[in-house]
Amino acid sequence: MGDGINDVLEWAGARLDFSGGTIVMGVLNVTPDSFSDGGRFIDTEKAIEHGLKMAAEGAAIIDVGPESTRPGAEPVSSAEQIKRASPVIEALSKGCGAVISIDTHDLEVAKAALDAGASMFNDITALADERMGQLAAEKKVPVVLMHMQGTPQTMQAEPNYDDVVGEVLEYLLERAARAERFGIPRERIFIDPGIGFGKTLKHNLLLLRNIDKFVETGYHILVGTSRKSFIGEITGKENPTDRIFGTAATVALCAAAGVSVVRVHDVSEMADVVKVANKLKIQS
Ligand code: HH2
Repeated sequence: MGDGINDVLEWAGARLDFSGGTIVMGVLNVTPDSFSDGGRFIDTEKAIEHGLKMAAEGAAIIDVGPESTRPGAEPVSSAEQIKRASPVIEALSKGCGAVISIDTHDLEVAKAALDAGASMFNDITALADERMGQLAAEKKVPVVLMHMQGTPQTMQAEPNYDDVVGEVLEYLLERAARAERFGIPRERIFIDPGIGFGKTLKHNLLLLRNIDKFVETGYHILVGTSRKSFIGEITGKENPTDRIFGTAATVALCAAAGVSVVRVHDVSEMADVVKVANKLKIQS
């Protein structure tokens, strides 16, 4: 174990191995309204089954999301989010072999998820609530800090940057430094440009073309492009489930650039993409 980004990260009984290159985070939305899989896994048994399947297919992390963040999505109460997520986390954390992450910016949901067995936070507001940061430091869990312009309700209205790469990078470095001040060590901080969160097609492309600049920061980088609408804009595929090959192009290029984690819905397919890209990149 070490503290470089190509090492094994171990904490509180959990472990992620980056020595072979990029790893896969599987998306498990326990929501009725997510943009590409809304309603499919709102039933607890179906969600658990899907989580187990993704772990067997090669997901090193399962990201449980109890609230949609699609453009225009309405906030959901903490109690409802806990009701959706906790039984699924409890079942999956008992033996699927993957690290369970909770996709939330809500302190109560994060606490309940830890109690149920989650061991990673994915916060699309990058610890806007600093108590989330203090909790992560105290419980020694890794955190994903994502960039978003605006809120899910407003973010796609009029995304605007002078220099999207510079501004997103500056924001993430500032949030990462703040997380370190809370007591979260550098190797447990993942930064994420937030593809599709207050960004036009042009902004998403600039961020992905310059993803090496994020990798150069020395923080772990997480990227979530899976099935997103910019892929539909390029390919003409309106149905998110038809965007698998488009997603694969982004995943391969992210792996080649040294991104630590790709967040995807189609784990079986993207695990193969990552395996091959990692082999092409790392000499052994
Ligand atoms: N994208 C989504 C949700 N959470 N978290 C991180 N760190 N990075 C992302 O790019 C990201 C994320 C949106 O995708 P999805 O979960 O499929 O949809 P929805 O928000 O509608 O549930």
